[in-house]
Amino acid sequence: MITINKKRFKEHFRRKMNNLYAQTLEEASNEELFNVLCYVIKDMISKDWEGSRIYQEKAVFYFSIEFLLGRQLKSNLLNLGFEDTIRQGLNELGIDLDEIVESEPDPALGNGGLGRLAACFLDSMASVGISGHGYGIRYKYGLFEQKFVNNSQVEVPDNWLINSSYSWETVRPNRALLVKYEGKINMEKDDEDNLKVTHKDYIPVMAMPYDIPIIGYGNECINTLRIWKSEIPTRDFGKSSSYAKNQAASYEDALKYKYYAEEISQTLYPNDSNYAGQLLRLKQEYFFVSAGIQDIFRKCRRYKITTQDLPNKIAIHINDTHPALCIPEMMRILLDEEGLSWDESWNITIKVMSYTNHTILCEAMERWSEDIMKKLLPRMYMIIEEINKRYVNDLRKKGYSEEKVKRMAIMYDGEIRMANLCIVSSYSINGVAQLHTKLLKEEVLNDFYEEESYKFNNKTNGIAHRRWLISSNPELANLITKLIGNKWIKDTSHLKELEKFVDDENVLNRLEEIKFNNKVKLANYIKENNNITIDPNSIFDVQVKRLHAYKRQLMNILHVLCLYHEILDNVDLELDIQPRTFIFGAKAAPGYYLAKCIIKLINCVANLVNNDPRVKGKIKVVFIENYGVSLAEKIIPAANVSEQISTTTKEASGTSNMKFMMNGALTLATLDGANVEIYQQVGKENMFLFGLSAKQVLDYNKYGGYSSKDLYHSNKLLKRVVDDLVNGFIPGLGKEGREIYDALITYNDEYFVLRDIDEYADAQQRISNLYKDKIKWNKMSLINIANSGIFSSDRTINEYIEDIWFKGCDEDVQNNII
Ligand code: GPQ
Repeated sequence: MITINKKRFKEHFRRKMNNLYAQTLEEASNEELFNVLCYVIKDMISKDWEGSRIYQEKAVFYFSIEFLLGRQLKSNLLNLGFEDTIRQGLNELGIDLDEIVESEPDPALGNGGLGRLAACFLDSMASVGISGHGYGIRYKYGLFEQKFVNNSQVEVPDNWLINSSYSWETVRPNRALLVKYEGKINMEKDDEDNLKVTHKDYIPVMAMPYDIPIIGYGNECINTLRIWKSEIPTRDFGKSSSYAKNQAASYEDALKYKYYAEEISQTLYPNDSNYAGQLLRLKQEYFFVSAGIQDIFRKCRRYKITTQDLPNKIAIHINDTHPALCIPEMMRILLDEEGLSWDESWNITIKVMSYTNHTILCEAMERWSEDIMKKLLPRMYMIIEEINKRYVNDLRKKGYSEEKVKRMAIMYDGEIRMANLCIVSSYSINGVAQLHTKLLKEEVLNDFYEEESYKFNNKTNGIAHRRWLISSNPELANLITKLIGNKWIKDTSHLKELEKFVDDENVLNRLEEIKFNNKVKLANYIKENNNITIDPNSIFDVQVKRLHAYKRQLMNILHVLCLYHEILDNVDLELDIQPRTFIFGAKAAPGYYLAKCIIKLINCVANLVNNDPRVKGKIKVVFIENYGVSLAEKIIPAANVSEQISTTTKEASGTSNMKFMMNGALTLATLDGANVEIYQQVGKENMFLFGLSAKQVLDYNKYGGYSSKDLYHSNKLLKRVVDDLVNGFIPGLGKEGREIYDALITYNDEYFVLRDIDEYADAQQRISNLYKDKIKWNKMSLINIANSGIFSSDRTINEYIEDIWFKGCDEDVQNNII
């Protein structure tokens, strides 16, 4: 166990400052203090980190093109149990820990839910004590920084590696690997009639590993997130002829080559749940996959794990289809480097790979053109083609119709369907919430489900409760511990014991007080950053997530417009409206025009409403710029209402819904994604449900019957707000209003905003009424916290371990291997 001693810590800290910067503590900036603290902690954990690299049992490798880590300092201190000692020690040195915490860069190597889930999973794998490691990309620029200029989103590059380095990481040049692009594949029989595959004239790119320690809670387990940076190969790799050829080129060509290599890990694609289909993206996908799989084989060789034993010793998890090339890359190494036969290689690969699907949205499904794949990754192409050939043959043998074979094929119509590749080649396929998994089984992947139902399972998402409750809402965490002891920190099912206090007025008042304090803190932040004054006594109604039509921020803001009209219509009556602050935070993908129009709309409505004296502060709208992990940690603990209002069936799970619930917000939701599980936990009486059911949405989509125009013409109030989009009522809103109007009316409102908005408004009214009854509200809040334990990612990870990674390949899968 790593221990800490205040006196030694202070000495260590001074010495490190001197080592690194040759200066006194007084001279140091907050950034330098952060770097020093980071290195001191890394010194303290280095022995355990080294120890954790030796795999005693099965090791899990989690491949994800995004890891949205957020700041690490507080979470690491919490997991190590060092926070109090270090805070005091620093205090005695005249340093404020909280200021250092705020100067840590926030690595935004992810877009939203998918990347943040990967980060929560790393925390939980270490905390439950398994050897579970991440592989990803060390993007030089993470998700862009968002600024508002004239109410519109402007993207600024996220230069998080200001000094080209990040203090938590350790670069390991000795473990760099080569990734090969383009070129030709040569197949020759050797003297013993074995097929020898060689890759000629390829473009080599070096993958340089950077390791970030992932510290488990209260144990000695320190796992690794290894992220790769792309570079031109160093001299050590010069033996390869391709390398020599690239280097021998003209100066201009050499520059081009440098650009080719470095471009790969330059920027994170800012698309969330959307397939971009760019060549560079495919390069990125192969880059970290090839480096990671080679790295795993190198480790296995070092630990003398035989290829036959691989399925017992390692599990590889494919986080959505972006790392799908793990499959052919593993096949390549087994076939071409280990010299195994196709059947032997396939048998091993399928027993190692598991896959998570994160969406049913068509536009997110990755489909690579065969031509691009053939040119960029010729060996991958050949292997995928062979997997497809065997699979399709197998289907035909079973007598399936050509229609069905077409639907299930991996390659069809010049495209490679990455989800199909994952399904065919993994032993486990999971969705991320009950409804999502049901839709996969019964709708989207039904053909595959009928074929191999035993592969399908659900793993409802979870969140790292240490970060999202203990670290970001310490007052609430302390209250919980005071009431029920600290067992819940390791096992969140104990949170249930809080229900004992549901009638305890002291506890309920304290809960309210904590929420109020968090709201004051957020109000101060908003005053400082947005120069808007908000009232902490108002209801904080929050929708923070990526901007997407399906998430329906539009419905939220149209409802605000309805309220605004109501206030204006009754301006003489002094409506008894519960004051409300509508808080938004959302980035739009730079190329997603409709999403950007909605941002502009929200900002324009905010200006209109906030500056109209007739509103008398009854409603306020705040759009917080640059939403990300660090802001989420400030916003979520301050929320009263959690807006989870996606069109039913569209949000695979959602994870902020869980964070809000755990922090005592009440959920306003459709029965979509994991809102269903929240409902199962607290019942409809402890949340605010509205909207179309999954069946209704599916039926509309299948059989039609929805006309937004009819609704628009038959509902006066609705017509009024929709017309506001185009009649100049909202100052500053120009052609964006028309774009939104068209989406709603001309294109028949794909996401049923107008269909659901009345019920949504009713639910909002219920919220407004209930908030007046503080005791009732606080009771509901307590019930939500008490029943949120199931949403810890420790629970999710334990399920992955038990049902997937450590259980391994099902007998059925083995029997059915093609
Ligand atoms: N999700 Cl496919 C993303 O954040 N990005 C993606 O590219 C895809 C899915 C989300 C999904 O929309 C949420 O409903 C989930 O909660 C989240 O993944 C984690 O599973």
